[in-house]
Amino acid sequence: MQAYSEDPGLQCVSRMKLLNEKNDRNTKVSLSLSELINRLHDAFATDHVNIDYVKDLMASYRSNPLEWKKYAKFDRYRYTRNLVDEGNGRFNLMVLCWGEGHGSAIHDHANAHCVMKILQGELCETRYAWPTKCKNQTEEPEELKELERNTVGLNEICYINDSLGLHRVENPSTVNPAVSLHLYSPPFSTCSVFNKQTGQKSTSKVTFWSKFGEKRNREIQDSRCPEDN
Ligand code: CSS
Ligand code: FE2
Repeated sequence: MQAYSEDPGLQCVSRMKLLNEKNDRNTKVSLSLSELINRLHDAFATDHVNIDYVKDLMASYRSNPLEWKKYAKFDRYRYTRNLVDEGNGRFNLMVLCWGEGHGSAIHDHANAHCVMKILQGELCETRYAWPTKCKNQTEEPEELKELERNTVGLNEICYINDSLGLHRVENPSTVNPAVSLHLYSPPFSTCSVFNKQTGQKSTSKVTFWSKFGEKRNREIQDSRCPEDN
């Protein structure tokens, strides 16, 4: 396998492949969802978090719909965020449900680690560079520069933090829903969303459609505005 390439796009594909091939080799270590959550609690019990270990844990979980279906609550119009575990305040673990064609805005991750794992279907991730700062008001706004596109398949993981850029995540399928498991550490309740054409940034609240398998009341669900991420 070619591990390096002059083309940054190809380099990235190789990095994703390596990450997920490791997952294939680890398939013998199969954790249940509650074992995964227990191990995540252990991993975050110390002051220094080993994020590579957290990625390995997330990669080693083999999706079992019987274990996560109680959290998988869909909305007809947009993707939903369903809280699974609050990680003693150190991380948030959530199930995201993506209907056909649903996608996020282009967003950052509020200085947090983000590990995303596919539980059903597949998701397409498009990464962008941070907008370049306008030195003065007269400068033309610039379109966000696309860095790479990745398709993340069943049981595969994808990792991002703000130093790696911004991204948009979408369910590319017009016929199949998708479900993903996300870990954010530290937890955050707002992040920034970006206009692709101008790079303009705005703050967006992130809310939960359900918590611990229970739907929240309609008012909370409706408090999310369409641009919210
Ligand atoms: N960051 C988005 C999902 S893509 S990682 C969210 O939490 O809503
Ligand atoms: Fe994200």
